[in-house]
Parts: sequence; structure tokens; C-alpha cells
Amino acid sequence: MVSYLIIEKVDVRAVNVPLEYPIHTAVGVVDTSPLVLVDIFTNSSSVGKAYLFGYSPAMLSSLKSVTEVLSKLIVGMKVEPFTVNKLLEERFQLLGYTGLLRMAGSGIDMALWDVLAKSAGLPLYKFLGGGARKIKSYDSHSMDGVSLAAQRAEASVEQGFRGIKTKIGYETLEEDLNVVLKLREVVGDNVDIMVDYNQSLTVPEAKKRIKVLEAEGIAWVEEPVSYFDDDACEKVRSASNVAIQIGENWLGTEQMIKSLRAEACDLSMPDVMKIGGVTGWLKASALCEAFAQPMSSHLFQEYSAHLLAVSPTAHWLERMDIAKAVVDSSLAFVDGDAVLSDEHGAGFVWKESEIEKYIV
Ligand code: SMN
Ligand code: MG
Repeated sequence: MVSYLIIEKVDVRAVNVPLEYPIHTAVGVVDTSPLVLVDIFTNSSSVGKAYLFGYSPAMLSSLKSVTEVLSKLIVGMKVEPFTVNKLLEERFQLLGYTGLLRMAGSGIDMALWDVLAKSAGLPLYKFLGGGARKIKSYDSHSMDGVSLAAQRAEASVEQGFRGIKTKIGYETLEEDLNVVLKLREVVGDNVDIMVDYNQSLTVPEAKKRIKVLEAEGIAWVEEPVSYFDDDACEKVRSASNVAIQIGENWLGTEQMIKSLRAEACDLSMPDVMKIGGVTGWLKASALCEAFAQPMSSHLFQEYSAHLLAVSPTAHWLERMDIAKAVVDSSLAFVDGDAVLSDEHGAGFVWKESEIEKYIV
């Protein structure tokens, strides 16, 4: 057993992999999954692993090179996520530790926590002090149109999911409503339906559409307007009788604090990559408790399951498996719950043979 872990080498690879379904949103389509894969090698046999999601293949090479720049800065350091984060935040204070920089730093943070937990011979949730628990999960779909939305919802309920998210923001409110009415007909009254506008509406349009959706028992309306415009979010939230959900785009807890102070939302769903990795999530989970925000995850189901297990206001885990083409995860979904295994660390390995196919 080494007395402390040292970062010896960081491998950074870029892949562009297929998705189960293209992710259609009101503001654009994500039809493949551009990922940056991070491996942190240490003076032990454990290797820390994490992936980043680039959203657009056009960003992949930039995200990869930013991750490589940060990786060079940390080789030789001890595996201390808090220390590494502090170094990166200080180093990029002038430029602004945000955007792709923050995302890359989060990937490094996740991999550092992964290798720490592995070196302790524990699954991440146990290493963080949590106990084995199931985490209720919703199946996250896309802007699929009425028939595919119904088809996917039926399949998800068959698998035991008790929550379904669909993306809306169609040309007309009627189209939004048609999808919601069809989903309710398919899933019945005991399954939660969440809707996601992906920031596509203006404040007046959001107020108008949410007023109509209120009658349909929607569990939450996600990102109706720009997540970054706290005033717009607060105007929509205070006018709505449906819970407003935001958070996937908060880059660091500093943006989250700004939104929560402005009472921009009823529910919070940080994205572990954008919020600052495991370290960022742990800060965010304390903020959710302080501001009485039920806390859900965004993508990154492998890490998010461990983190929700130690989040005081844990709400829902989002199942949208954007990395399944290259990630072999021990996380299982049983009757709509995410079930953590006792595999060490975050509990996944790469599908190396598949990675070769998709290397960019
Ligand atoms: C989303 C948007 C873009 C890619 C993946 C997921 C979405 C969500 O906002 O909440 O899942
Ligand atoms: Mg969303």
C-alpha cells in the first residue's frame, strides 16, 4: 500500500459514438455522443476513469486539448482533488475558470475521486460515506413527436420506470399539449411526467404554455427560459404552479449560488461535469440542502448514482445512457431504480475494443 497516491500519467482520448436515439431538442439536435475519455494513472495499480460529454462533435478536439493542457499541469501532484481543484481555479482565475476549462477540470476531478476510492477498495458511494440504496430514476427521452414519444414511454413503463421526461417546445402549444396528453394516456396516473424546454421560450410564452400544462399534472418544467437569466427564471417560476427545474448548465457552484439567491427555480439538477466534478457536486448538494432544493442529476448516470446516494435532498436520477457504446458500467436499473454495485470507484470500465472504432 503506498503512503499517498501520486498522479503519474494522464491519458486523454476523444471518441464520437452512436446514441440509442438522437437527442432532439427545441434548440438543436445531438445525434452522436462526442466524448473525451480520461485515464489517470498513479503509483498504485488503480487507474481513475471519467468521461466528458462535448455536446457537439465540433467541440471535441478543443475539449480534448483543453483536458490535455490541464493534465500536464497536474502530473506529479498527489491525488488530492481539493488541492488540484484549488490549483486549477487559481491558475485560471484571470481567464475565468468556466466553459470547456471547467468541464475538463471536472473530468479530472471525477477521475481523481475514482482512483482514490479504488485505492481504498471501496465503491465511490461508500468512500463518500454513503450506504447502499436504490435511487429512483426517470427515463429521459427526446423531442420525439407524439408516436415515438408514446412508443418510448410504453417501453420505459414496461421496464419499471415511474418517471418519464420528454422534450417539448414544438412550434405550437397545441403540439406540446398533444404529446403530454398522449404520454399521460400511455403511462397512466402513477408515473411522473417531466417536460424539458431546453431554454427555448420567452418569458411571456413560457407563462402561457405552463399555465396550460398546469392542468396535466406535470412533475416539473425544465429550463423554460435561458438558465443564465435569473430574472427571467424568477419571473416564470413565481408565475407557475408547476415546479420549475434548472441546473444542467450551471458552470461551477458560483452560477448555482447566483440562481438560488435569485429564487430562479424550485428544483435543482446540476450536471456533474459542468458543476465541477465530484468536488463540485458535494458543494452543490450542500447548497441544495441550504436552499431546500430537491436535487436531481443530469446525464453521467454512472457518477450521478454514487453522488445522489450521499446527497441530502436526492430526488431523481436521469437515465440517458450517452456513453453506453464505450462504457461497461455495473450500475443496474431494476424496476425503475438505479442500483449501485460494490465495484470499486465509480464502477465502470471502458469497452476498449469499441473505443478503437470511434477514436477521433
Ligand atoms: C439534454 C440536452 C442535450 C443533451 C443531452 C440532454 C437535456 C436533458 O437537457 O435534460 O437531458
Ligand atoms: Mg434538460
